[in-house]
Amino acid sequence: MTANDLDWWRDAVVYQVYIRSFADGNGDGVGDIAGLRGKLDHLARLGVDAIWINPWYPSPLADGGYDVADYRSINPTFGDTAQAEALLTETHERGMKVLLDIVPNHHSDAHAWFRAALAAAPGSPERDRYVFRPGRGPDGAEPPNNWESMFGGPAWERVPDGEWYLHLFDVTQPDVNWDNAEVRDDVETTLRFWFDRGVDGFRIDVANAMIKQDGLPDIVEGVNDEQDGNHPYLDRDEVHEIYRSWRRIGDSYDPPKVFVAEAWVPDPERLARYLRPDELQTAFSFNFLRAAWLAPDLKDNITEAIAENDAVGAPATWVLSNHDVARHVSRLARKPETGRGYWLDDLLDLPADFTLGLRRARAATLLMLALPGTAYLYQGEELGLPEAEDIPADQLDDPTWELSGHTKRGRDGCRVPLPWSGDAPPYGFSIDASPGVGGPWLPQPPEFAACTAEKLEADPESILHLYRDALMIRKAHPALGGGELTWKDSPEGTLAFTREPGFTALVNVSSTPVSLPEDAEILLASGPLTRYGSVPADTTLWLRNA
Ligand code: TEU
Repeated sequence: MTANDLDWWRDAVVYQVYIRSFADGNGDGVGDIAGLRGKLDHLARLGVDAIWINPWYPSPLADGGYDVADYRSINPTFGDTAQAEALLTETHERGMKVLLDIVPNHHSDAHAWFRAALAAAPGSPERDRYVFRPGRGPDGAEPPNNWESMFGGPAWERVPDGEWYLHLFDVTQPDVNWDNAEVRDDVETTLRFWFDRGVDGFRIDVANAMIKQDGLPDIVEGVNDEQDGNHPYLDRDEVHEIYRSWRRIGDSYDPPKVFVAEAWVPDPERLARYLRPDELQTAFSFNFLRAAWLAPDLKDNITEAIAENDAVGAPATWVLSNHDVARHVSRLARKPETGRGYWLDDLLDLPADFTLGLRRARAATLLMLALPGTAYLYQGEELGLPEAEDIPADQLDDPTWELSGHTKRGRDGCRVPLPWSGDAPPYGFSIDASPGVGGPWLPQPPEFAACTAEKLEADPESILHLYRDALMIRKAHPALGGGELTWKDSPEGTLAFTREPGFTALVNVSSTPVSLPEDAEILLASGPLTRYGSVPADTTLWLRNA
């Protein structure tokens, strides 16, 4: 194995498979391993280096599988262990790696340990695996502190004997206690379990939330509510020791296993601490996702992420969409300041132009794929899918809807089953619909008819072909992937940078055309040029330097 093979993660393009919505192989309306196996050639043709599969473990699916009941098995809704092993083999045979998702901050309340904790008495070893506390106020009827669930409402739930347990997410997702040795050992056993079966790495869910401050103090606005090391549960310095230990486990394999942290830590310097040489290899640079579609914002966020990661020798990890945020076509369909919000609920009141959104999405993709580092694609972005914005309320599944008291629709709009073919739902999502099964688990909007893989395949100008062309060039071009970027002067509202040898990216983020640099030879354009040969608004060009 060459050094380059060992470092595959430094410039990999990873495709996120939200398995529940990717492809349904058994016709029950829910995506599964069989469906994914049937579509591996789509991914290989796309040209990605790896896939990341969202949690596929046994789970009541109260939070889309981030409520794990058993970490070392497969949810029967998605398949079984034999199918998982076949998937690993078949993905590897196509030259792609496989990352899974580890959820170390909380379990499902259906986990055997949580059931045991409920059955056991306060103060028992069973309860010590979670964060149980007496309440405050008369009769302990008030929650132990003022922390709130990320989905809305208090982060505490009372059990019949009067104790409360902590859940930073849904009430069905009790936080585990990282001061408990059994908890630490159990996650390490899980990592080894999947590594031993050939899994190449893990995405780490809420990687910045596991350690809670002793005494679980209240959050005081303006005092300890920022991720600066003083927040009682976000980005505490003690979390890094966990990753040092995981890195040792990953490095004990040949080739070493890799990690990507999902840590919404806004300060890029603090985020880069997760990437020190004895910690994790990569962490999503979410500030890029959050940036407004404005040249200075994009440039600043890119520059900062690269600089902070360089300082610890780690690549930046770019991503435009995932299963938690509104699809970027729909974010970019709003005015440029959509950086202000990335959830559908932040966008609903803004007028949208989806043709513009798609044009910008194509430009944003060529920007992202020209940057040094690694990039993550979210399933369906290669089809240009918009967010499904009007799923009927009674079909919403994200716990956000209930916990916000029906004020926030949440994240279902980006989790709708993919359209593969045909002109009507389920658009080829279910290979064969089982008799009596009503269709995809979330309804597909009519706009999906124009976005099926089959239709886009037939149109050489489609976004699907743009992704394929970009990934092919990225793989072949010596300047792309890992390396450095040099910013060049460019007209206001545009970004220009070079990569050596011989590559320039020009991104026109403004709303007016700019002239094409002289002698430029176009390798790839995110959209057509104007009749006069200038670069239209919201267009990215990949150029060969003269
Ligand atoms: O998300 C972590 C998380 O905190 C996100 O809700 C994030 O804060 C938000 O999307 C952007 O600010 C992870 C998973 O990706 C998500 O699907 C789970 O619901 C959550 O953890 C709980 O496991």
